[in-house]
Amino acid sequence: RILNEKRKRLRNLEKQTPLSELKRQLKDKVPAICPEKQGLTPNSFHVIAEIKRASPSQGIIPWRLSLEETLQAYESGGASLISILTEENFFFGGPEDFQKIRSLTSLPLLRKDFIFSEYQVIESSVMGADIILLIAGILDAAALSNLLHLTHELGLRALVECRDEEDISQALKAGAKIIGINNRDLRTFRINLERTQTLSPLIPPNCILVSESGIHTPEDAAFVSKYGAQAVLVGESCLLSPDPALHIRS
Ligand code: IGP
Repeated sequence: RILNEKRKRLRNLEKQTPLSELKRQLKDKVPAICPEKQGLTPNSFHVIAEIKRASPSQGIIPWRLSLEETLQAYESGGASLISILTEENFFFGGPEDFQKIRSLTSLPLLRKDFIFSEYQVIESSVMGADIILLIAGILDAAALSNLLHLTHELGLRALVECRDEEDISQALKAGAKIIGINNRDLRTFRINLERTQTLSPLIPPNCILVSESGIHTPEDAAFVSKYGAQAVLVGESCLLSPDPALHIRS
């Protein structure tokens, strides 16, 4: 359902701003190519802190702080990267959120959406994303590889999200360098941190491993770190914490 809605929106968007116009905008844009600026350096443990307004598993997420305060807390807590949900119908995000956050922080930004077309990759770059999410489970091998190449060509990086062995093998074949293991089953919404434990041996040492979803406590982060995660992607527990800076630091 999410994908169908996304396809509809995309058809409208392409009518408003055709690909040729988007490519023109891309030329005017200053490239953000420096990899250090894209957040995830090897050899240290990173927190990717997420901004999301709602999710299919949670409904509306009752934020404790305003957007401005949340971003400030993410920065002072030492987040390496901010993840922003831009999907409209199920996560209540949008490009406006992205632009606003871009103007409020100099941290690198991950655009999180359901990306399946070149148009969306170029759009992400024009929007000012440093990293984009590519979900292996919704792309066939050829599409993943094409989108990943385009991403790299534009000077961006991609977090390639995987849920099982097959996804990981597809991601590695496509040339993914940053692999996310999603601990949440997207059909049942159940969290199982052991997914990171089971799948991490399949990730080669030259890749960065990000453990995504369901990280609520320092113990959760320590658990996935023990199994080789170099970063955690944390949404809900940051947004629901009365003190997100402290939460990230711990
Ligand atoms: C964050 P959590 O449980 O900390 O809020 O999860 C993030 O991993 C989750 O939002 C997510 C997601 C996705 C959202 C992971 N993969 C793909 C939308 C699409």
